[in-house]
Amino acid sequence: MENEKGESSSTFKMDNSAQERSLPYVPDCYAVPPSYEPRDALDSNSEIVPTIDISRLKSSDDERRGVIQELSSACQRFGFFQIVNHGINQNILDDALEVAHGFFELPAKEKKKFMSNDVYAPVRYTTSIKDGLDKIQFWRIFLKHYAHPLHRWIHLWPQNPPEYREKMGKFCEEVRSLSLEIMGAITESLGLGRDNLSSRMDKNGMQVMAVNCYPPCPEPTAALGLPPHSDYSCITILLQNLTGLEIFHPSAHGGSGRWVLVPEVKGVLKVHIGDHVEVLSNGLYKSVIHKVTLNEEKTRISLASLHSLGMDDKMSVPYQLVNNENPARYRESSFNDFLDFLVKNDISQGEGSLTLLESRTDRVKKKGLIE
Ligand SMILES: O=C(O)CCC(=O)C(=O)O
Repeated sequence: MENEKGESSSTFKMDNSAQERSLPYVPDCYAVPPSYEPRDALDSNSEIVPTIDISRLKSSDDERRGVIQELSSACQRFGFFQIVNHGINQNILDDALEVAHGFFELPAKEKKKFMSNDVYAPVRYTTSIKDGLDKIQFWRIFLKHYAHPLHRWIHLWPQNPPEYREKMGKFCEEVRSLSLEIMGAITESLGLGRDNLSSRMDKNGMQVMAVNCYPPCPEPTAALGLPPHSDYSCITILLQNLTGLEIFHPSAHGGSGRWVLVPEVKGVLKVHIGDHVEVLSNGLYKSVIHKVTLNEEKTRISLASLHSLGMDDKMSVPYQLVNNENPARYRESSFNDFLDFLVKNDISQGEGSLTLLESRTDRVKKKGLIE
């Protein structure tokens, strides 16, 4: 076989990607341009990542107020926090990671049944972001499926491994209840009340489960698992088996910002603030910019559960947060608007902008969130 190092990304379409074939080198089209990471120093002090004991939301009013303050501060400073005592049994977390890993271990023929580049498909298996279409490739394989309401989608999910539907389904249901509880706390922290969005999210809200696999990479610093991006959700709840997730802490080091490696502690879940909570808060809370780095030896699995309003339900800045001094800074948009954006743009290049971290305003503008 000829060395494909210098080939373009179209050589590495799904089913033929370097990461699926365990190539012993990283082809050039996976190389991360230096402009991706204008401030690439990594802060090894992971202790600064906020951790919240979420069980206190169910305690006395005083305790609840305390948690809501912690949450508000984390959303403003990081757009990210970790949660402990969330109430999801460790077996459910372990089982979900196990069936996810089992799916990626299946022969290619079995996984191919779900292969699709159609971002609107309710179940799709693919590699990188848009295979063969984006200029830059990423060392990732993933299965994405809708998960709420479960009875509407579960029959479309993989039947192999045989326990996939049952175990992943259980995890999705538990994580969804948790997302409603956290969203209630977020709207309360913004002075909008606990039930501000709950009926909209409960009735027809979307839950999209991104089941990610990052195989060992022979040159882990030569590629990325995922480029810097923020999620087009209200919140994303993430479970990982290994470290690899890095979040951008914009106000660190006197405002120059730093990447922070999120530590892995068994049983801890991570919560990303997504673009739609940024809109909901009129910019007070910032969606977290994050990326995934690779390792040479182990397969990393992550389950990212994205929670949003309904497919066509528009998120807008609430009137309670707008006045003459503080006008609405975002225009309304839906999850479907984001899918349309994804089709039209090459987000392998930092959501259409190589200056992603230099100008937050440009980034949200490119996503159509502001004029
Ligand atoms: O794997 C991770 O830690 C992050 C996953 C992620 O950002 C995504 O699926 O959009």
